[in-house]
Order: sequence, then C-alpha cells, then structure tokens
Amino acid sequence: TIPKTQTAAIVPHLGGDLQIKHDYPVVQPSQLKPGECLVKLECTGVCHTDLHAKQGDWPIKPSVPLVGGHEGVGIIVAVGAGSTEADLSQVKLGSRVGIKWLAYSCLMCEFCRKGLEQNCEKNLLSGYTTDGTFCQYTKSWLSNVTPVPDNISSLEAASLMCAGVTVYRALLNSNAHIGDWIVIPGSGGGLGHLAVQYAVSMGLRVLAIDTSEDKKNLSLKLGAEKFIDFKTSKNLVQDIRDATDGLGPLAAIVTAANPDAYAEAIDYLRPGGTLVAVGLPGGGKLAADIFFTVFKSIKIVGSYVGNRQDAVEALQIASLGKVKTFLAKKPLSELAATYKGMEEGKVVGRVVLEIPQ
Ligand code: 8ID
Ligand code: ZN
Repeated sequence: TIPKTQTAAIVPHLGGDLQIKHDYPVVQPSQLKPGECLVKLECTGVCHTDLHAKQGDWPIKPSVPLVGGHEGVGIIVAVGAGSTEADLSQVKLGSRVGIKWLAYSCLMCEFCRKGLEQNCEKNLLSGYTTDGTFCQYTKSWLSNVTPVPDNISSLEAASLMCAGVTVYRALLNSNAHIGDWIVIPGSGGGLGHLAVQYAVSMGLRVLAIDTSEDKKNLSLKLGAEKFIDFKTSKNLVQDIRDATDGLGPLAAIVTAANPDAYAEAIDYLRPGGTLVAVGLPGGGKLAADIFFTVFKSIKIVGSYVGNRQDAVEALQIASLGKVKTFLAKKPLSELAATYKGMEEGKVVGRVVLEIPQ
C-alpha cells in the first residue's frame, strides 16, 4: 500500500534552509495520468546542481517549495491507469529504474526528434521544475525513466543518472579519439571522477586537474596518467602543455563549478581542440580570446546532460565493469551537511543518500 505522506527534504523558498519534513504528500496511484508512474526510491546521488538549485544562483529559477534531487534509483510501485503498451514497452510495475535530470520530454517536437530531448520546450526537470528524488516516493514518466541493469547496485547506479550520463555525452561531444590527450578540470568531483573513467575506457589519455591529495589519488587510481593541482601550479597553461607532449590536450571537459576552470582553456588547448563546457557556475562568463580561438581552430561546445539513449549507454558501459561510482553512503538527513562539504570542496567523488524505507 502507498502511504498518504512521506519524509522529504524541502527547500521552502529560494535560498532558504533545507528542512526534513515527515508529512509531505505522496502522489496517489489514482492521481497518475496515463504514461506516469510512481517510483519508491532506494537512494539518490547529490549533484552540485542540487546545491545551485537550493541557492537559486542560476538565471533560470527552480520552482518552490523544492524537492531537489535527480540521481534517484528505485522501484516502480504504481503505473497510471490508461498507460499504453508503448509506455510499458521498456519498463513496467516492479522495474528498478533510474530517474535523471530530464524527468519528462514530449518526444514529438523538433528537438526531441533530433535527440535533443534536453532542449524540449515542454520538458520537466527532476528536482528543479518537478519534485525530485530527495524523498521516499516521486512521480515520474514511463517514457523517460531508465531501466537499471541487474548487475549494478542501486547505490552505484544512482550517480550515473546525472554525473555519468552528462560526462559520457560530453566526451562524445569532444570528438576526441583513441590515443588523444584530454584534460578534465574537476577530476576529483562527482562528474569529473566518472569522466576520467569513461575517457579511459574510450582509449583517451587523461590529464586530471583538481586540488587536494585525496582528489589526486582518486584521479590517478581511476586511470588518469597525470594530475596537476590547480591551486599549487604556478603556470597552469605551461604545466598542462608540458604534460601533454608540449602541444596541449585535444579537448578539455570542464566539470568544475568555477569560472576560473574555463579561463585558460583556449591558451592550453591543442590547435583543432575542443572546449566542452559542462560545469555551470552561476553567472559565469566565457572569456575566449577571439583571435586565438580562430587562429588555433578551436571549437567551443556546450554539453547539457544527455538523452534517453545516452542514459542507456552510460549504464551499459558501467554494467560492463568499466566505470564505477566512488561514493560515500549517507542517510537522507545528511543532505544539508553534504551541501556544506560540497561548498567547501571536500566531497571526493559522490555522496549517495539512502532513503528511509
Ligand atoms: O549537463 C550539465 N552540463 C551538467 C550536469 C550535471 C552537473 C552540469 N553540472 C554542473 C553542476 O551544476 C556543477 O556546476 O557541473 C558542475 C560540477 O558538478 P559536480 O561534479 O556535481 O560538482 P563537485 O562534485 O563539487 O565537483 C567539482 C570539482 O571541481 C573542482 C572541485 O575541487 C571539485 O572537485 N574545481 C573547482 I570548484 N575549481 C576548479 C578549478 N579551477 C576545480 N578543478 C579544477 N580547476
Ligand atoms: Zn546533476
């Protein structure tokens, strides 16, 4: 039976403090429309995006009261009456599924037809414009949840739903090929540590950039060939070039929530190289030197999460044992402390919260 109320972490208003509520309403099965489902969550990753949402520091604001979270894994416990055979062709009642940032996209518009579901004008964003995964039960959409392969635990699958999908798509957008050098600023964080692994499994050579011994050790353990500490480097451009055959990396996948991490990319990239913008510091500006962008034939690409197929592929690669989330498991009640750790740059890899059952 589905309870009427649940425990949920709520941000009551923009920039407000997080509250754990025990009487937040549960969407009842009878309220589900065709194509919708109710997911009983087991766990959820905490993405830096959730912190941006809580702080309201992006130009597009989240809806409040906000139930954040968009890296959830759980079981479909109810399906909207009238859901079609097509709705139920990939998942059904009882399926273990992942909930990603893109909770809903119409699948019919020009952007959806082109595979740019991220840019669907009717989209709903989990933990931003529709209730997310920092709760026990959340409404989702059969067309957009992702089936989780049996051999990946829910804890390990959770962060693949945002961090994993996003960096997998970003690497595809980088056009880097086997044997190419790429640089990953933010390599010790949630997105970055997964980016290192997807990159290595693509045959890329990884120069990792972050700060602290822990993040250095993790980056190297996960397959980065070299590491540079951005806080201690005296000349980052020179150090990056020196570390990559003197010519610079073919691509930079910037996963840091910090505009500084973008600042010198045009200078250190190899001619013909690609800057892939992933990290989303609120209000950040890309200051690219036009002359050298042209003169070096540089490409600048924005990469925004991934579509349904990207999610399936990102999980598939993990299912083959090539990528594993480095995570600290904590209770939902630790969400506020996790945000604090993230602000201070102390979270290595990901924090994944267990949902009270
Ligand atoms: O679709 C997208 N583009 C997408 C999807 C998901 C998340 C974008 N994001 C955004 C988030 O909103 C956030 O702005 O990516 C950014 C990183 O998210 P995250 O990986 O969840 O954050 P984290 O775990 O805090 O890791 C960030 C790492 O960056 C390092 C930090 O030390 C940390 O390890 N870092 C920073 I801050 N400044 C750096 C710098 N100048 C840096 N590393 C290298 N150089
Ligand atoms: Zn995210």
